[in-house]
Amino acid sequence: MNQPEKPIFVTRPLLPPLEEFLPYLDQIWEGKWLTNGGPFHQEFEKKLADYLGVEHLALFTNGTLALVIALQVLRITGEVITTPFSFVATAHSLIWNGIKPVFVDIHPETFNLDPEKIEAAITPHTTAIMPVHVYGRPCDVEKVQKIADTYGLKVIYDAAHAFGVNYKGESLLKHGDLSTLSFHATKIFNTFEGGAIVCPDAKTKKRIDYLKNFGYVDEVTVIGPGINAKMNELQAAFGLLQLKHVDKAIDRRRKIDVRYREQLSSVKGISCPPLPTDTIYNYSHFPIMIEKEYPLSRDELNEKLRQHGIFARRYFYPLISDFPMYRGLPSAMQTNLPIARKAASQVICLPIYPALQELDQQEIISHLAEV
Ligand code: T4K
Repeated sequence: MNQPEKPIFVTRPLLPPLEEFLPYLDQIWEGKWLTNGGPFHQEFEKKLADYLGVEHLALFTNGTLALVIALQVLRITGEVITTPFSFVATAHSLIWNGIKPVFVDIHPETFNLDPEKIEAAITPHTTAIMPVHVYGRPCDVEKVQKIADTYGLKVIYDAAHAFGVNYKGESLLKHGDLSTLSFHATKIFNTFEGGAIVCPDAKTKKRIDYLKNFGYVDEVTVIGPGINAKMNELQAAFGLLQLKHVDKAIDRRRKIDVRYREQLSSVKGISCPPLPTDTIYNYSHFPIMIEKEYPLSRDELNEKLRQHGIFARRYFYPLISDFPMYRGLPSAMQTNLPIARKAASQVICLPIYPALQELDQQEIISHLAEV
């Protein structure tokens, strides 16, 4: 009899067959071009922009440096409005730029920044809004943009989870002034580590490219204190190969999402946030909310799953605003973020990745349903 594969992690990286990668390695060895905007970098940048349906993008060595440079290129200073319900890199990128994060609560259905609460947090020092399309679910981009236009603010989307998401017929990444992506091993699409900034024009891309390469324009010209955030040739070559596999991988995720929804809908005390509307989604995560009626608390359930070798994750608990470097901020006060706090106390993300076998998924579902 087939036994479930243990442990079962919340995610596993998309990895094409190794033999498909070997010809890329041959080429790298042959050309001896390892980094600094080599041929695979150039090809991947073009093909990725085409795939995503965006005009311009700049590749990065990871998603965190993409965020740091996105803030630099728009010369963001002062205060930036952001969400506490995200991975800590979102707010850390502000600190690395000497910017004060101002946390605003999330919407209970989207888990993204609640646009109705943004205006009250704007001060004379506010220069930008940095929302996150959490779990790849689109923010209310229209309302966010309206506020930004009214107050003259920039918008940088942390779109680390939103690879390939389309909203109302076009790439979600086209919204705001800039969007950043992560290609970390745990993401829908990975280059081991990696990331990108999506930008609307060639001029901005040029400045981003300078800043990710120490500020160098040419051999003798440095236009600013840039950093080293370049994607190398191994990452870029792997990205090219991944592009051939990612559609199939997203479809496998979709099937897993369907099965969870079908089978968990009848379990009392578990709610599955509905799929986003007007969206071609990427099935990046499968969050469920553990309500009061469920016989176990969220943490008890997490522990029970672990005892069975199932490593679900409480993304995003604790809230960013609860970490020591943020909790002293006035906007981090418990009373300011009740919806985010509730979500962080109820959420658990179930395993979802292309190679997750139906048998393993059935085991996860049965542990959730049997209590
Ligand atoms: N903004 C947002 C909204 C983000 O979510 C992230 C990253 C960023 C910005 C920053 O982007 P990067 O600089 O990372 O490109 C993971 C990832 O490390 C992080 O990239 C990600 N968000 C975050 C949500 O999740 P952990 O601490 O949960 O990762 P870890 O190592 O516990 O991995 C989770 C599971 O994945 C493991 O239990 C097993 C599996 N796994 C992981 C790795 C690394 C593998 O099977 N293979 C692997 O190589 O943070």
